[in-house]
Amino acid sequence: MTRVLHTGDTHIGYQQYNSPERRRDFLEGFRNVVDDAVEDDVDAVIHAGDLFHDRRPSLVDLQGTVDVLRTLADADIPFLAVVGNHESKRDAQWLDLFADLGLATRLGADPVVVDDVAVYGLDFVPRSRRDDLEYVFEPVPDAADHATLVSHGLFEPFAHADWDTETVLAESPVDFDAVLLGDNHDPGTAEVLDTWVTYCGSTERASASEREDRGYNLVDFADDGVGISRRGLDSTREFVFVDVELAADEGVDRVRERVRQHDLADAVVIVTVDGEGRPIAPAAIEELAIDRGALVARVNDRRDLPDEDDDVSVSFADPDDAVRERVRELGLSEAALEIDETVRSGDLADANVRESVERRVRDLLEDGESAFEPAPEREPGDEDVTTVADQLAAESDSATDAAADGDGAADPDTTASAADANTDTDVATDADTGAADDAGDEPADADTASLGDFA
Ligand SMILES: [Mn+2]
Repeated sequence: MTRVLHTGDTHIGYQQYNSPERRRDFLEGFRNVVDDAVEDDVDAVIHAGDLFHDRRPSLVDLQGTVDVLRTLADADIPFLAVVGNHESKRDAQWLDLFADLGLATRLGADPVVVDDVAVYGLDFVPRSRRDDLEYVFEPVPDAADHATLVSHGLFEPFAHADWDTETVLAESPVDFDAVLLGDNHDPGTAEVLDTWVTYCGSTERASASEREDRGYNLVDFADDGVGISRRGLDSTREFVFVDVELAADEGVDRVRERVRQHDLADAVVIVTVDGEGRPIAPAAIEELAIDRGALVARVNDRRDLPDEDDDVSVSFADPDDAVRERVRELGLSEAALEIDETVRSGDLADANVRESVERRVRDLLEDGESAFEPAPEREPGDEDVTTVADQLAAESDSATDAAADGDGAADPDTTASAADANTDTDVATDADTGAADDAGDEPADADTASLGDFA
């Protein structure tokens, strides 16, 4: 029997919630999986992509990764991997460097034989390039009794799927016993055309939507078939999910009470508010959680609270949104729009703006220069031509109107909803990298990139 450990979506280098501790957690997750592999003396560790959270891991993350890979190499356990969407670079991949160092093998159309299993790989391929994709694999060597394909993407029949597994299996000349996948952070196993297809799930929660325990797969190739079992990781960062359904007469006190019922020490605390009730200021809840020892706290207010004064809140509640909307209408290049978005983003600490913009521009340049094409020509007389200055003037006019409205209640209310909006964006961005793991994230397509891709 041949036993391999199937892991993926490690996302090393992800500074989730802007927390250096979280960044270390993702590397530790990888270390813990590898330690288990060594203890169990598996025949290989197979990584299904997204070892790194982005294509430019820091030196510290790279050093940590090399250190973990060396542990495996010292134990004579091969590390076989494919490239995922998050880490994919234009030319050579990090994986190639690790291969040069003798610490990894990059899988492809030529099989790597582990005992009696031929292991093939297929890197993540953006949707736009899948129609022309030919599933060409070299024949299974005589020495192998089994064949398995390792890939990264959102495959049928799992949630958010956009890649047809039946097509892959039917068009491949090799008859695979199992397909070992990464990209969907939720683990799952299914049978397609008599082949086992399985996701191992991520090893740390890359988003608040990943509520289930994290883990990896152990895959046994035996004479009587393939066995897939799942093992949980008990070393992951504790996440405390506080879900509060507010009644009409309830507010922040009820949320506080529910938060106090949990042990929050060193945990990431996700408070989700639903139902009815009074508006709440997320900052007060987050402070309470931090006071009680939480590492990070986030409030996600899912209520659709009616505005008490629509006229005022539409013009005044979120001037950032209004400006953003109008800037889009200016016909700026893709690159300019993204930079504007980055500079304005409330999710990004001011200290990180310069680095983020620099990185984004570098990414865009790497992907070609189409994003920098100038805005379409327009005559100054065109009705839809406006300038940022016009917008700002218009904004300050309406703000003055609102202030002059004499409605004292408007101020605290709108302050609270602006804070809500920020928190919502934060959580939503995290969710984007979650279970679906950037379903539309194709590095080559500048128009599908979002702030979340490099946050
Ligand atoms: Mn991933």
